[in-house]
Amino acid sequence: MKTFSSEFNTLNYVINNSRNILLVAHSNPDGDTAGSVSALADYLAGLGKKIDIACYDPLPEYLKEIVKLNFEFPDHLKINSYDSIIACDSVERGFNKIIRNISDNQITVLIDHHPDIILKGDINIIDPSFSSVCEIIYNFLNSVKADINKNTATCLMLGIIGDTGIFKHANTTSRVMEIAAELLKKGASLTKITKAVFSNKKISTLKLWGMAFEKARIVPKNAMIITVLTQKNIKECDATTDDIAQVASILNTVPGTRFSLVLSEREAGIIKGSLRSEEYKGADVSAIASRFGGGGHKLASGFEIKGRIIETEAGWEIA
Ligand SMILES: [Mn+2]
Repeated sequence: MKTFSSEFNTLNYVINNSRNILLVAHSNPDGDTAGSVSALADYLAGLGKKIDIACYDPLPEYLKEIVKLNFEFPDHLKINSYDSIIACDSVERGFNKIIRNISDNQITVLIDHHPDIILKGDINIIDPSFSSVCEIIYNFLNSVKADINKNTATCLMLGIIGDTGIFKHANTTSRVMEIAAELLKKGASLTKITKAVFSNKKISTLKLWGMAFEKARIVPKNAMIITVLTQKNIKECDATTDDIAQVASILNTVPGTRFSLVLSEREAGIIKGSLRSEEYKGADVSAIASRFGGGGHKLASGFEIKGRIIETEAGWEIA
């Protein structure tokens, strides 16, 4: 695990010498990207910096209770007007498009914990051994002796809780628990986070999950648990494709299975496959995803294939 002490020093130097700073959150923002830009925004605002947040998608409703920021559509901003631009989390989902319009005198900073990031900025703070970008931002704020107020602490905790699946994924290190304890001491509100993130299920989501669980089958040959969701299912439940996100993780909790696969119909003849596993199961789902032209992590991967899911008397098949 890298300490980034020289990168943190350089970053702080860049911040101190910038007047206008753009923070970039990734497309389809989650708690980690939103929490990290929000924590950084607190720090920068305290230094009197002028900041904007760019994101190709709006801040989701459920995060608005915690993250009090306006996300601007990048094309509505004058990208050239910022002295420095800091992208937080999944920098290849959004910032990769913004970087094309950046001029030579602007400083770019990439902060990420995803593996295989090809994009390069002037300062690169990237290490997949961190649980979340919020963990990295916590280390940065600590290294510059920034004051972590209650709001900052809640935002950082939001990212850590989101990306560790409430401290249950393999990335929950002792260091993560120490940081979580520090954030609690600084006033992070667990109630606010759990309410916003985990107690917000719509009836449409639950109905769709019900359909997915009803159809789930275990394939004994490879101990896979699999289910399918058609466009018709999604429409019948008045749900959206966002509601599918957690189905694979929940199926993966069935004892005796090595990994889960959810096949869901997306727009016009595209089927998306979502694969999940857990460290203790010893599976590598990225190998399966890459066989279908997809990719991801060992424990969470995805792919897309052409086709349609046909429901039959006997169950379902891919056509
Ligand atoms: Mn993340």
